[in-house]
Amino acid sequence: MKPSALSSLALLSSFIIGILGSCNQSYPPTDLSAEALIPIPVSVLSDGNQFQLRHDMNIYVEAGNQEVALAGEYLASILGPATGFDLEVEETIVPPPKGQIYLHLDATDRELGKEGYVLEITDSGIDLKAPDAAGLTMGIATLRQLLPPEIESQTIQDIDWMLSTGTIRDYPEYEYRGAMLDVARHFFPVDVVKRYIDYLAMYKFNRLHLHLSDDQGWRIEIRSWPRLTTIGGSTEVGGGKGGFYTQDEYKQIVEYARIRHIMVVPEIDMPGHTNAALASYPELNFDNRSPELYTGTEVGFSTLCTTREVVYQFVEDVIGELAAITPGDYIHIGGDESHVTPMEDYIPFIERVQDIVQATGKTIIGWDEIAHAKLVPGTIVQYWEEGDNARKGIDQGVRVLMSPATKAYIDMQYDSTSRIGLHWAAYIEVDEAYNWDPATFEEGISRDDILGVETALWAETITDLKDIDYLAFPRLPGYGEIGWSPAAQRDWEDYSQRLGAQQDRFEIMGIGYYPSDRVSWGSKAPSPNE
Ligand code: NGO
Repeated sequence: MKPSALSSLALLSSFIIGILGSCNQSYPPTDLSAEALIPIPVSVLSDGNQFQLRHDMNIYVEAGNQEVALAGEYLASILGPATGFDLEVEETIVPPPKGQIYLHLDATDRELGKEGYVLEITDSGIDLKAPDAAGLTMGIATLRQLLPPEIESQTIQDIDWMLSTGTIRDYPEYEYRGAMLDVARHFFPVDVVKRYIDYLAMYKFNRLHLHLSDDQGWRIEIRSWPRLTTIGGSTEVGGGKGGFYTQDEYKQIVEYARIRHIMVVPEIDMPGHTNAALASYPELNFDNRSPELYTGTEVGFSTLCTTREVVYQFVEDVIGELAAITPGDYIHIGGDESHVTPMEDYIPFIERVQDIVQATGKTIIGWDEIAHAKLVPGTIVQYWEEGDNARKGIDQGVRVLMSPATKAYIDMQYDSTSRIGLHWAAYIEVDEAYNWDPATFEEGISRDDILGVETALWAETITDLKDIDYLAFPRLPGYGEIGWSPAAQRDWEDYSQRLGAQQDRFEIMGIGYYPSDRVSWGSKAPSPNE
C-alpha cells in the first residue's frame, strides 16, 4: 500500500475511534501534521480529531512552582482577549478534570533539554509538559499558532476555537536564537521594544540583543555618568530628539522578555562607535575635547582614548551598572569597526574590558573583530563579516554566534526597490534570508563551533514600528526556524507555504509586512498595513 493510502486509512480509523470514543465529539476530523507551524516542530503525530476551547475552561498549573504559574498567566493573557473567556489559572497537585488545559513539569524525557516540550491535544483536553518552564513557554507559542488566526485579535471574536488533536514533541536545534535591535541609530520607546519581544516570542526566539550605544546616541541611563544620556541620548540619525531608557524602563523590558523566556543581551559598543559618549565626557577623548553630537550614518571614525586610565573607570562603571540590572548571562562589548583605534591599542583594550566584564560574572559577546585579542574561555564571537576572525576565535577554543550580514541582517533591502534599508552587504529577499544553514555557511565553522544564530536589525533607515515591521516581516520568522528546527526538516517550498499561511495573523496583528512575491501567500492577495 502507498504511504498516502496508509495515512488516509490511519486518519479514517482515528476519526472513527474518535467518534466512538467521545460522545461530545461532533467536529470533522483534522490533521495536526498539516498545520502551518513556524518553526516546524521536530515531530508531530496527528490523531485526526478536534478539540474546542470553551468558555468554562481553566488553565491548571502544577502547584508550587512560580514559573509554571507565570507560564499559565502568560497563556491566559494570549487566549483571553480574542476568546473573551475568563480563564482562571488554578494550581493543582493532580491532573485536572477532562476538557481542561494543564501545564506541568516533567523531566523524564531528557532529550527535550531546557526548552523542549510535549504538547498533547486530545478530545479530553490540552496537556502541555516540559522539563522546565522555558519549554512550557515554547509550547505555548505552538499552541497559539494552532488556534485560528483570530486568536491574535485584541477584541472578542465570535468563532469556534478549534484545535486539531495529536501530539507534538519538540526541542530546539540551537541554544541561542537571537534578534538584535539597534535602538541607538534611532531610538525606539519601551512599547515598541515590547512589541518586538512579542514578535520574537511567537517564533521561539530566546534572546533579544539591544544595541544600546553608538556614535549617534547613548540609550541607557548610567547613574554615575549622567551626561551619557542627557547629552549623548539627546539626538539620533537625522537629528531627531533621540531618547534613552531609564534603568527602571530597562528593567521593565527585561521583565517583559523574561516572562516570555527571552533573555536580554545588552551591548555597549566600544572602543569605536562611541561618539555619543565622547560628546558627553571630553575626558574619554584624546584631546580632552568633546566632539559635536553626530547624526549621520558613517561608521568607524570614533574611538575611546584607550591609553587613558579614566576610560577604564568609565567602562567599569558602565558595565557594573548594566550588569546589576541585567539578570541574563551576557554582556556584549561591541568591538566592531574600530577603524581609528590602532591594533596595538585595540587588543589590550579588549583584553582589559574582558576582565572587567568577567568580574561581574557575565559572559562576554563581541563582534568578530574581538578575536584579534586573547579571548577568555567561554567568550562568544559574533560572526558578522569576517570568516577569518571567527576562525581565529575557534582556534582559541571559543564558540561563534552566526549573524552573517549577507544573510542575517534584516536592515538590508529586499531588493533595489525596497523603500527603506541598506544594501552594502546584499539584497536579501525572503527566500535568501531563509535558505542558508549556519553550520555549513562558512568554511571552518562547523555545527559544534556554533552557539546559535542571531538576526540583526540596524536602524540607520528605520524610525518607527511601521519601518521595523516592513523590514522584519516576513523575514523574521525564518530566523526563528533556522535557530529552532533541524536543518534536515527545513525546506523553502514548504516553508513558503507555512509563511504564507501566517498572513492572516500578520494582518490581524496590524503588522505592516512587505508583500514579497517569493512567498506563497495563499488565495488572498497580500494587503500589508502600509
Ligand atoms: C555593520 C556595522 C553597524 C552598521 C551595520 C549596518 C556591524 C557589526 N557594524 O555591522 O554599525 O549599523 O553594519 O548594516
